[in-house]
Amino acid sequence: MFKKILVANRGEIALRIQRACRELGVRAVMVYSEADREAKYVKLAEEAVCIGPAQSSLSYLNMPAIISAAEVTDAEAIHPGYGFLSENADFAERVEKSGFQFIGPTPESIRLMGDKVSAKQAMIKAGVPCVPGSEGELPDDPTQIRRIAKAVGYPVIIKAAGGGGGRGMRVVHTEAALVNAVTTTRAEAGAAFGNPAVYLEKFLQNPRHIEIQVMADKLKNAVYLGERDCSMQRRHQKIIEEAPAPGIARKLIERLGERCVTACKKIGYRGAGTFEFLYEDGEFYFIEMNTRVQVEHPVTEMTTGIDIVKTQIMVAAGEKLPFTQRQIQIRGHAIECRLNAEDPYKFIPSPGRVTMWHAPGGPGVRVDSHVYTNYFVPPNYDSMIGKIIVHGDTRDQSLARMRTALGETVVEGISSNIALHRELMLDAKFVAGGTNIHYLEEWLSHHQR
Ligand code: MV4
Repeated sequence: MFKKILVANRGEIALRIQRACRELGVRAVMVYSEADREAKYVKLAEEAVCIGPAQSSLSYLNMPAIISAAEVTDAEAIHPGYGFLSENADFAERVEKSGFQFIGPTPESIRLMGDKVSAKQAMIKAGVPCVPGSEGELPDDPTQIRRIAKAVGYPVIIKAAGGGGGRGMRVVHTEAALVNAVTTTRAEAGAAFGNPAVYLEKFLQNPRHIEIQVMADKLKNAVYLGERDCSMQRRHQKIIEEAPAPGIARKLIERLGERCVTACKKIGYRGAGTFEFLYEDGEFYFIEMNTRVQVEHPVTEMTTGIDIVKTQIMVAAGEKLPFTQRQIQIRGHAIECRLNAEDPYKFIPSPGRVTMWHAPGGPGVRVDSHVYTNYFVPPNYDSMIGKIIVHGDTRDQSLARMRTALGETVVEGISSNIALHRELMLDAKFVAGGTNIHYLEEWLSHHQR
C-alpha cells in the first residue's frame, strides 16, 4: 500500500478521499486554491499545499503545479476525484511519466473512452448493446449521410466524438434538416473539442438513464456493483440518484453487468468505471463510459457495502480486488439528493457565507459534505455543497428516511435547493418510481414559482 497520496481535487470529494486514506492508514496530501484555504479538509490535513489562485485553470487544472506538489511532498500516487483533470488522458500520462501512480485507469483507457466513437466501437466489439447508428464517424458525403440516417430511421441525433455529458449534440427530425445539422455540429465540435468528428444514432425519445458501476484490478479481475438510476436531472446536471433502478428486472441487470465486466477484461480496464446506458421499452443502449469515481458513488456503496474510493486506492497500489462477483449482494435501496448552493426554482448560483449548517442523522443516513457553520462557499466552482444519502430495506423506507433527513437539514445564509428536494420526495410520480430523463424539466415547467 502507498504511504502517501496526493488528492488533486476540492470540496466534498476531497474530504471523501481523505477519509478513505485515513481508513487505509495512508497519509493524504491535500492541495487547495487560494479560495479554498478555509476548507475543512485543508484544516484537518496532515499536509496541504497551495497550488494557485481561485481560478480553476490556474490551480485545480494546473498540471505542473499539481505534479510539483506531489514531488515536494513525496507522494506516491495522485487521486484526481471527479471533474477537473480526472478524465484527462494527458494528465494521467504526465503523472505516470513523472513517476507517480495515477489512481484510475491507464491513459490509453481514458483516451479510448474520451473519444465517443472509439468507445462505442470498443463496446460493440465487446458485446455491449449500443444505440443503433452510424458505424463509427460520419463520412463527409451528403448522399452517404442521408443513406445512413434513412437506414437508422428518424428522429436521429448527431453527436460529437469529442463531446459527452450532453455537450455537442443535435436532434434531427427530417431529412430536409439533416445535412445542415451535421455541418453545424461538426463546426461546433471542431471549435469546442478540437475534433470535428461526429457520429449518428437513433434518437430515443423517452429513455431513463441507467448506469452500471464496475471495478477492476491490474490482475484482470473485474466485477459490477449493480446499477444506478440517474434520470432525475436538469440540463445534464443530475440532482437525485438511486440504486437499484425501480422496476427493472434483476435478470436484465445481471446480464448487462456481465457484459460490462467482459468489456472491462477485454480492454484491460482497471479502477472504478461507469457504463452509461439509455433504457427504453425494456432494452439497454450504451452511450458513454466514465473513467472516474462519480458524484453518485455513495448509493452503490450503501447498497453493496463496498467502499469504492478505498478500493480505487487498493487496486491502484496493485492489490487484488478484495471481493468476487458472487460475494457482491445488493441489499435494500439507497437515494442521494445533491445539495446545491443555488435558487431552488431559478437555479441561479448562490455562493457566500453559510451562517448555519446542520446536517441530518439517524439510521441509514449519510452526509458527504465539506460544509460547516461559517464556511464560505466560493463563487469560482460548481455549486454542489454536499450530498445526503439514505439507505433503507425498501425504496419506501428509503424515501421516508430522505424526507426526515431533508426535514432536519438546515442551510442558512445562502440559497439551497433543499426545498426542491423536499417537494420531489412527495411527488406522486417520483414516489411511484421509474420517471424518465425529461420528467424533472417537465415538472419544473409547471411548478415554477
Ligand atoms: C441520447 C439521447 C437520446 N437518444 N442519445 C445526453 C448526455 C449524453 N451522455 C447523451 N445524452 C443523450 N443521448 C440517443 N441516441 C438523449 C440524451 C439525453 C440525456 C441522456 C441522459 C441523461 C439526460 C439526458 C438529457 C437529455 C438528453
